Order: sequence, then C-alpha cells, then structure tokens
Amino acid sequence: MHMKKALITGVTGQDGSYLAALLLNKGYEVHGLKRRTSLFNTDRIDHLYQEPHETDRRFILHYGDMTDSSSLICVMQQVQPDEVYNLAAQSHVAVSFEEPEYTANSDALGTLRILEAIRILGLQNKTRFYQASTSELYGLVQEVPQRETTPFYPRSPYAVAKLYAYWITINYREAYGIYACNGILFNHESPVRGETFVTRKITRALARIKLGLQDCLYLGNLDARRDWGHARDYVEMQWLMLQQDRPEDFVIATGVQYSVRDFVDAAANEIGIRIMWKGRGLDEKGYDQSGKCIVAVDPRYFRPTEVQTLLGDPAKAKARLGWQPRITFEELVAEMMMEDMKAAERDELVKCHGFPAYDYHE
Ligand code: NDP
Ligand code: GDR
Repeated sequence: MHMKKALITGVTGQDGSYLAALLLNKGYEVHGLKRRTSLFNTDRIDHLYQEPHETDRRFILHYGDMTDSSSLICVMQQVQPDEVYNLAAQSHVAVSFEEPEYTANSDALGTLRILEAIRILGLQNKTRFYQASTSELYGLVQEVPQRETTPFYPRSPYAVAKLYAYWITINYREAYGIYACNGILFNHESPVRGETFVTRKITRALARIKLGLQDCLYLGNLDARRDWGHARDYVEMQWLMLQQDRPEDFVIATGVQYSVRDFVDAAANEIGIRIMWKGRGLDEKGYDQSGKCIVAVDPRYFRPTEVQTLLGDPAKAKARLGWQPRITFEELVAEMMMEDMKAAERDELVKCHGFPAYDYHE
C-alpha cells in the first residue's frame, strides 16, 4: 500500500509536534519544515527525531523558511507530499504589532508561496492543503457564538495577515481545484505551548512562585475571554479535514469560554493557592492566602487593539467530521500545571546546588 507523505510547516511549534506524532502513528512518512536557528530549537520534536543514518526513516526535517519561495519550492519538489499542513507562522498577536511587516510576509505571503509551489509544480491534483486559520479573524465579534458564516473583523496585523491567508486558500481551491481547507481554530494550549502565550505564562509563573523562584506574575487584560481547547485534540481535526470527499472550512472550538482571571484561579487552585482579588483595572491585584501579592496588572501587556471575547460554535465539525473535543478545560489546566511544576522543581534543584536559576518574567 502507498505510504502517505505529509509535509508540516511549523513542525517545531506546539501544533507541529502533536501533529507529527499523530501522523507517524497513522503510518505516514512525515516531513517537517524547519527554519535555521542558532540553537537546535527541536525540543518539542526530539522524542520523534530519527538520526539521518537510520534506515526506514519516517520523520525527516528540511531547512526552509516561509519568507523564501526558493526553499519552499525545493522542499515541495523533493517531497511531493500527499498532504501539506501549513502551520508555520509568526503566531504571537502582541508581537505582530511590533513586527507587522514580517508577520505579513510569513503568515500571509508564506501561505501564498506554498500554494504557488503546489500550482507551479503541477501538484494540484495530488497535494491536499490545510491552512491554520484562526478565531482571531473574528476580532471585534459580530455574532455570538462565532461560526463559519460569522463576518470577520480582524484586530491585529497578525489577524489581517491570516485573513489574506484564509482567502487565498479559498481562491486557490476555486481557481485551480486544489483540495484546500481552512481550519478556523480557537485558542488551544498544552504543556508545550509557547511560554509567552497567556495560559503557559500563568502556569509557568505560578509553579515558580509556589517554589519561591519568582515573586509575582504580571499580566495584561484579565477580563479577556477565550474558548480554550487542547492542542492534542485539535490536531486530530486538522488531519480529519484533509480526509473528506471535498474540501471545506471548519470552526474548531469547545463552545465554552473563560476569562484570563478564571484561568489564573483554576491554575492556582491546582497547586493549592487560593487567590483573593482586590482593586480594579490597573490597580487590580491577586493575593495568596498569606496576603502576598502574586498577580498584578502591567499595562505593557495591553494591546493597541484587543480581542475582548471569543466563543466558537463547533456544530459543523461535530456534524460533518464527527469531531468533538475530548479534553476538558479542567484537564487542560491540570496537565499544564503539573508539567510546569515538574519543570520548576528541576530549576529549584539546580538552584539548591548553587547554580543560578533561570529567572523569567515575560
Ligand atoms: P507556534 O508559535 O508554537 O509555532 C509556529 C511554528 O512556525 C514554529 O515551528 C516556528 O518555528 C514556525 N515559523 C515561524 N515563522 C517561520 C518562518 N518564517 N519560516 C518557517 N517556519 C516559521 O504556533 P502553534 O503551534 O500554536 O500554532 C500553529 C499555527 O496555528 C500557527 O499558524 C498559528 O498562527 C495557528 N493558530 C494557532 C492557534 C493556537 O491557539 N495555538 C489557534 C489558531 C491558529 P520556530 O520554532 O523556529 O519559531
Ligand atoms: P491570543 O493568545 O492573542 O488569543 O492568540 P494569548 O494567549 O497571547 O492572549 C490571550 C488573551 O490574554 C490576554 N492577556 C495576555 N496575553 C499574553 N500573551 N500575555 C499576557 O501577559 C496577557 N495578559 C492578558 C491577551 O490580551 C488576550 O486577550 C493565540 C495565538 O495562538 C494565535 O496564534 C491564535 O491565532 C489565537 O490564539 C487563536
């Protein structure tokens, strides 16, 4: 039987690592696009890595960059994938205000470059394409909950770049008959979530506060509300979207919403800290049982334009893909908190033996 080949851009990221594991389990040959960095930066996929001299390798990394057409065409030509999962992106909303042009280049034009590679290489009847679209497209929400038909109103350079990627995916589907889909994914997290996204920042900081490695967690908008799922659940849907008879776009969400403050409470609760909130707005602070301030607001984390609330309606995915999230919010928080406690315990051990502990406040 033909062994399917998948190419994952963004394979070193959160979703890339879960998706690579899933596809390897399903018997795929998995190719990952990795950009050159001065350090290895393969922590999330090291458990999958196969040494280049191994025979029967099914996990293969290629250098390439979403801003460099030549590298993308080259890898696509070499691999001739049955499925491409375009996960690579400058994915941080706040950072996109600081690097808007780069964000547009990698997130918007990068998507075009891959689609062009499919077209130029004549792969339109072979290669199926998944685009990592986002609930950030809804931005200033026009309807609650948000579904596939809800109008978009992007509120950041990131979201505007992803809007281009969303539409160019649809355009290439209609113009060239490529099997191309958008997964409009709401926030999804995990123990390997990047440390500067709010959930991981919270679990990591609370673990360090609990062990005396850090004093205070500084956050921005505590009232922002998100529909948080687990990345392990969501990559399964990415795969399912490429296994249908015809390509379509799907909202992927849990249908349940919490605030950033709720997330802090849930995470703290996991490690036996009860937070008392006092004050309002910029003066709001969270105190632990001993009366110590452990959470404070720092306006540097406010965004020029904020997405205040997101809540998805996954009804179409449930009906058509037979998909629904399995991991609950409570289980997600518990898993993230447990892994960050283990990491903090390792750091504490290092500190106890006289080595400086890594201090981190972002
Ligand atoms: P991450 O930030 O964890 O991973 C992004 C990946 O893209 C990394 O592998 C990164 O490489 C790579 N990358 C960034 N820029 C380039 C570039 N110029 N060339 C090649 N590779 C690049 O994101 P997630 O895994 O969380 O998200 C995956 C995708 O899904 C992203 O497109 C994101 O925008 C989108 N998305 C994510 C959601 C979420 O809640 N997680 C929700 C909706 C959409 P490196 O490791 O070198 O930085
Ligand atoms: P988001 O995720 O912007 O939704 O994008 P993030 O975790 O960064 O922010 C969620 C909400 O929390 C508020 N917030 C803070 N955010 C960060 N990062 N740091 C803080 O200190 C802080 N304090 C409050 C934010 O203002 C925001 O409202 C993520 C990314 O994965 C995108 O790539 C993806 O497309 C969307 O989710 C869906």
